[in-house]
Amino acid sequence: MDAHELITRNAAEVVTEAEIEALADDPDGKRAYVGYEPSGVLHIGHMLTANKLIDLQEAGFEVTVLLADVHAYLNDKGSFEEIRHTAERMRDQFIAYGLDESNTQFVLGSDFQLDDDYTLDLHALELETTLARAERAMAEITSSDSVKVSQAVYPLMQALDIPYLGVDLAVGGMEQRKVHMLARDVLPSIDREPPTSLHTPLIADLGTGRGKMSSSEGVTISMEDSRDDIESKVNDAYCPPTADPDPTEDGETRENPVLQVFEYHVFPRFDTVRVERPEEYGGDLTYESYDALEADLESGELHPADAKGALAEYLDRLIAPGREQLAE
Ligand code: IYR
Repeated sequence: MDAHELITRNAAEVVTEAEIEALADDPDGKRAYVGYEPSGVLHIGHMLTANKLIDLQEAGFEVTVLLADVHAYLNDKGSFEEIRHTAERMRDQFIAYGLDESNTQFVLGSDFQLDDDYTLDLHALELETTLARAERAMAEITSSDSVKVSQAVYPLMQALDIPYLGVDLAVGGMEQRKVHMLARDVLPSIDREPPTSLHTPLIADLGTGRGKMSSSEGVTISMEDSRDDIESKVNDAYCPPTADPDPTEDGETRENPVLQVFEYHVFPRFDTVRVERPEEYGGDLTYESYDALEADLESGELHPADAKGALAEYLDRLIAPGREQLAE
C-alpha cells in the first residue's frame, strides 16, 4: 500500500485533499497528532483513531499523542489530580495497543497550555470568535445542555494546540471536525497556518446499530473487558445480513456495527481473518480483505453467528495486551 492509501484508508474525510496529497508525497519526518481527554480506560472509540496513527507511522509519519488533561478538566471530567493519574495509565495502554513506542511522543496538555505565550494567543483567539461559533464547535463533543464558559474556551485551545505542538496533520473522529474548521478560520488571525485534518468515521452502537458507539451510553468494548465480556457483547450485537443502512420508522438509520468493527478495527490490524466453522457447515473461511467478508455475509455464504465468533476472537487479540497491562 502506498503512503497516500495508508494515510487515507478508512478516513471519513480529509481537509483538504490537496494538502493530504502534498503530505503523502513526502511523509518522512512529518508529524500527526490526536488529542484525547484522559478518562476511564482505552475503549473502541480511542482505538479507531489509534489505528489511524498506526497507519500514519507505517507511512513514515512521527506521531504525537496529546493527553489533554486541561481539556478534560474544562469539560468537567473530574479533579485535576484524578485526570492526571488517568493520563499516566492511558499512555501505557496506547503502547500496549500497538503504537510504536520509539516513534510516539506523549505530551500532557498542561506541559504547555499554561505558559504565558499560549495564554496570550488563546486570548487573541477569544477576541476573534463569537460564543455561538464556539458553542457550535462543541456540539458533538460535550453532552451538557448549557455550554459553560470553560467549554467555549475548549475548542480555541484545541485549535491552538496544533501550532504549539508543531504538527502537520490533526487527526480526530468526525465529532472533532467543527473544531478543526474553526481552527482553519481563526488561526490565520494570529499568523498561524490553517491546519490540515483527517477525520475517522463514527461507528454505530454495537447493540442496536443506531447512533454512534460511545463510552457513556449503549454497548462499547474497552480494555477492561474479559474474553467472556467481549463474547457476550458481540453475540448480542445487531448484525443483519447486509451492510446497507436500514431505515427505521423513526427516520433514524441502523448500520451493521459488526461489519463496521471488522472494517475499521480488525482488517487494518490483521492481514488475514479466519472464520472457524464446523466441517458440516462448510469448514473454515479465510478473508484477506474486508470487502470479501462483507460480500459473503450479504450472499449468505457467511452466517452472522460465525462472523460474530470471529469478531470476538480478533477483538480479544487486539485487547489482550492492554488488559494484561491493566492487571499489573
Ligand atoms: N476534543 C478531544 C480532545 C482533544 C483533542 C485534541 I486534537 C486537542 O488538541 C485537545 C483535546 C475529545 O473530544 O476527546
